[in-house]
Amino acid sequence: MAAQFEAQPDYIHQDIKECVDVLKVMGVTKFSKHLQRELDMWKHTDLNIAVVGNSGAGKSSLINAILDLETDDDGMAKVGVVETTKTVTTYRNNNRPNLALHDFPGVGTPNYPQKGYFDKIGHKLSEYDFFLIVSSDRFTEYDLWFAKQIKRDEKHFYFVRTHIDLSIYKDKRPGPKKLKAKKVMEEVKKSIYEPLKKEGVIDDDCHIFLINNDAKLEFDFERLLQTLIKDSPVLKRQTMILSLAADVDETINEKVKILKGRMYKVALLASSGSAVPVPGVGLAAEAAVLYKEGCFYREQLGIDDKGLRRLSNHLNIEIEQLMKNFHLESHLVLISAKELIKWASVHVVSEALEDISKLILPVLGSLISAVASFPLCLNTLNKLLTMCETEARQLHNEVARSVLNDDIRQ
Ligand SMILES: Nc1nc2c(ncn2[C@@H]2O[C@H](COP(=O)(O)OP(=O)(O)O)[C@@H](O)[C@H]2O)c(=O)[nH]1
Ligand SMILES: [Mg+2]
Repeated sequence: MAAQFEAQPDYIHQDIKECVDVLKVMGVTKFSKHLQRELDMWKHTDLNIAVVGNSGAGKSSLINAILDLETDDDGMAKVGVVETTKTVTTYRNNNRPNLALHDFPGVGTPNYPQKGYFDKIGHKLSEYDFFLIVSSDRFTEYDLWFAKQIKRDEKHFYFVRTHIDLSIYKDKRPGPKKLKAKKVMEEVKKSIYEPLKKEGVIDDDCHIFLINNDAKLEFDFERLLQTLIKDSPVLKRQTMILSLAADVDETINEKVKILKGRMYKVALLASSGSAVPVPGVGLAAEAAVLYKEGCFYREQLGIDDKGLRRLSNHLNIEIEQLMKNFHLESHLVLISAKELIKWASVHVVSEALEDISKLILPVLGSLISAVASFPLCLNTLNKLLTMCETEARQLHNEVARSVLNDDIRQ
């Protein structure tokens, strides 16, 4: 659903009241800095995910899939390479550097025997938020041993079984394709779950994920990302969501929630920084803040220039054609702050106040001289987010459709 103001949760109203209290105490200049700091808070925490498993398990492919790194991207993990001497190697996506995936050397290899493994690694388990234990087949005694060490430290760990596509492909029983896939998945999951349960490592199978690293829209990949978001420490959840790519439905939903939640703060920042409104100039003074946030929407929802290039490759269609077919507008509106003002003056200025504005205006009125621009800023952001969200969902659905068509053709 597109961004709406009608059903703002109570915490936002509470947040606004708190903001106003802070503003009263701090005064406008300090308050702006305070708001900016709050908006950037998510950039000051890191999420660390350790990826463990034997060579060939699919670790590098999984790291690239989670970080959305593709060929030619800087820092992509090399796939299909047996690395025997390496120690822990860290990967990040330069566009969203707060999420780090750490590739661990396999336990029980000549260089890293089980005995003294963690001493040799030189890292403590406490440095990591999550552990992904990866295998392309059954989990080994070393995987189990690793899981037990993590469990002792009360850390989150998940079993990721890659190559599920191949297991389904290799299964020769007759019958409809979908039913066969379901059966194979059930059997594989059971064969993983039972020994883990017997060893007392896990007590339900929802921590087992069957995936194909080349198909994020299929099997358990989306559920894996959803679980990582859900299990993130509260203070890091926002960082996790904003550090993932917007390429599965649930991540898009979570991102939109966060972008909506910070909207009134951005509007406050924009309007509190403005001078007394100059007739005819409208949103000029606020434009820089709004423009920056609009670009952030595009980047977060995967429809900035880089995102569109990537989508056009995936859909095998020229980027100009893509823009035309889907009537994309955000790249035109957000070409510059000036263009944004022009667009806003036509589409936003005349709109009525929304309920948040009504709530906040009487209090703000006595504190900020340029308060008149707050509802304009809020409405501009709301319209921009609706536009970006609509475009992102349309394109995402198109990618999902093309994947489905490929599957049917195969
Ligand atoms: N079919 C299929 N191949 C995969 C999958 N994950 C990885 N691979 C392939 O398996 C091989 C080993 O993968 P890699 O990510 O390098 O494993 P690593 O040694 O654990 O880092 C490569 O040829 C990958 O392309 C998967 O889910 N399905
Ligand atoms: Mg590797």
